[in-house]
Amino acid sequence: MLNAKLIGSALPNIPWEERSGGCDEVVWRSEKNPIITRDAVPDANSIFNSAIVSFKEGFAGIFRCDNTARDMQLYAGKSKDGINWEIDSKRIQFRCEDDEIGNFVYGYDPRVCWLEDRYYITWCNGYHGPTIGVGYTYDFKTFYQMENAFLPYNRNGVLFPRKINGKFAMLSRPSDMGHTPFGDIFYSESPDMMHWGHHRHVMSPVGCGWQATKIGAGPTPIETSKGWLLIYHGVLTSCNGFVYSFGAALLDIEKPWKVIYRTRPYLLNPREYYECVGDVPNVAFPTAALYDPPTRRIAIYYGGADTVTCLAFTKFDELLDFIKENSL
Ligand code: BMA
Repeated sequence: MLNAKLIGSALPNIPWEERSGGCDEVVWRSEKNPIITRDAVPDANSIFNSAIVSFKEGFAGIFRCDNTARDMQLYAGKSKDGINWEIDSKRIQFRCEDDEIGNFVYGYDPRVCWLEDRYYITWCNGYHGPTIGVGYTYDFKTFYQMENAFLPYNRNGVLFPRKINGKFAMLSRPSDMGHTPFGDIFYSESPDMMHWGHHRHVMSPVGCGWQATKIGAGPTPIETSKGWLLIYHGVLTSCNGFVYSFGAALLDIEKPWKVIYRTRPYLLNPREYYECVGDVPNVAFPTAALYDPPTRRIAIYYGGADTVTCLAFTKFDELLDFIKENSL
């Protein structure tokens, strides 16, 4: 066992279900899946790939909601238990000093990260193609938009939850205008959350299996005494199209572009009905994780088939051992 310290505040109230009898997988699904369906917002076509954080006594979330006109936008919501959600019926309208940036065409696949004094939001932002939008909120009522982090085309911008070597740090995945048949994860730094540089390569797709076509960072990386625990998605190109699964890696704490371990097998792949059938079949897309250091429990939120939001669970020590023992 790696005996790693899990760094962060205690969150004894995160969603949790023990493995059901007979399950021996390192990551297991909630019996309540899908926990969020389109019914949660009146004119929603689908609610998926959404980000959850602890907020006050409960939880808050930023949701990817595609409406019945198929606009892709971000919605805010609150929950007492992380499972039952009240999502605003109207999309988030960010306050932005510059309309050129503020009037973005679409927003999707948000991530949320508590960093220093506020909740930062990153998302795939439509500005002459997909790029990384950045905003923040203190209360999940008023939202502020900052400069886009990068030039188009880029997706899966995921902030680290603290400065590294005195700089803000973000993972991202340069891409193209379309469905991107390639993609590596890169690391970038910023002194002010506006100007990004010091770009470093983190990892590439690998092999001919679940992570062969492209990869992208998932939830905010989790700090441990042995490195950053990164859950990430990987894509296989099958004769029926893309298949999105997820795995995990451990990244160096001071130089997160150095990969210590990385799973050869996936942790979870589309298998259940709600992952295999929906607007885009065969997608399990992780975007958030809650964890409780004292109990070593981790709850992972992921999108199912680009239609619904799902929950899975793992135990920190078992996951870390699995990553080490099954590393590439
Ligand atoms: C990616 C993004 C995700 C989506 C996935 C599968 O490019 O658009 O939002 O879940 O494709 O369709």
